[in-house]
Amino acid sequence: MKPVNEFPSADGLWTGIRLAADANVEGAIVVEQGAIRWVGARSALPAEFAKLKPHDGGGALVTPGLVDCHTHLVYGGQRANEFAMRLAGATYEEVAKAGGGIVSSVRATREADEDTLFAQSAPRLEQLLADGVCAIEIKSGYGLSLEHERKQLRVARRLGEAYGVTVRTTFLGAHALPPEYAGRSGDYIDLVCNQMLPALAAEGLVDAVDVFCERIAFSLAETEQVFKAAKALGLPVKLHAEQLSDMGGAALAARYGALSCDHIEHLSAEGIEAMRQSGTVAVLLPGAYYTLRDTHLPPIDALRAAGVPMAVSTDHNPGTSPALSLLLMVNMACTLFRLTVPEALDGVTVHAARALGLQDTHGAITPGMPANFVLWNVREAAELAYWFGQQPVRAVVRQGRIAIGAKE
Ligand code: DI6
Ligand code: FE
Repeated sequence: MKPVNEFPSADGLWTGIRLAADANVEGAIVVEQGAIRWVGARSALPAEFAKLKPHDGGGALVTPGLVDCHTHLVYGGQRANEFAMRLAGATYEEVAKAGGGIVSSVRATREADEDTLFAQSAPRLEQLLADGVCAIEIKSGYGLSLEHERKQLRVARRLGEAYGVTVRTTFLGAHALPPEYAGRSGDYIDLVCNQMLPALAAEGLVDAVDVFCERIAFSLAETEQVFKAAKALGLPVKLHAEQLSDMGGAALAARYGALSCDHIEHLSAEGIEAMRQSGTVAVLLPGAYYTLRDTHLPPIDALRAAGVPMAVSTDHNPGTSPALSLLLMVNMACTLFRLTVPEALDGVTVHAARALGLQDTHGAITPGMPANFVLWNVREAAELAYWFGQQPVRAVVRQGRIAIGAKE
């Protein structure tokens, strides 16, 4: 990997491209000082830009840079053994109750020092970036103590700097009960709210706060306690909601103005209405649905009818979604969840950006925004959902630099 500052600048005039919105005409993008200056049909390009440094896209289709808005990318070890257990018939909840699951990743994460954790996580980030990801959320939640949550979040920040990619950190201290707090859930949530969160927020390590609200994790009341603590610090919230059962988490999150509710396979009509009113994004995670061989579909038609924006993400994690391709999630969102291709592509760009509060800087090619866009070797946008296992990236402009596909 080249150091970020050796990525060439993307400044200049990009032609030989077709913008996904109107792929039949040649488009043009002007990048100036790392930001989008102008975008449109080449035939409408103002003369003042015609002499800028040329970049030829070779006929590529262009979309905004992708945004992966829900990942647990930083952790120690891996859990292929549980994959085998599930194949033999064990459910996710049974694996968790048998001492596997999240807690086994907690053990491995605690054992790894910061540099080791960075070294283990970096190749995973590189895989996601190779698919055109320009912004990514990374959650904590495998440390479950101040020291180890801090370590995870610091690694997340370092990854962002090392790769020149926007990283939003989410504190997920309320992911699972650490073994040393067995039977003392209330005490652990007190620790999360009164010590871990304030300390990590003061260190600038927390962009948002999340909770795993579920039968096998934390209750609705505990979730609200964490939300109150986040609110007191002025931090936005999001929620792992109604993945395995309807806990009423989405409606609670909506009352706290949540950026997103994620998973939501068991989301109720009341939950949808609450999300609509609060403008909360529904984050769909087909990789977890697929890995768990879930059959309970999220209420896509009702979300669509209510106009709730739907994002799509990898949920990359070692237990339920060891997915390292956001494009594969686009395919799965269409095939498993019956999203249309435009819905799925909006789901990994504009709506995903909004799920992170990044709608002013990511998920679109708009004058004034930092230049984040992807050149694809496909004829039409539907191919981005149609092929799976293909790697159609021709070039990636990330944060105003040519991160992938620069001419040597
Ligand atoms: N929901 C999930 O799908 C992941 N975390 C969560 O709250 C699973 C995390 C794991 O199994 O390690
Ligand atoms: Fe998750």
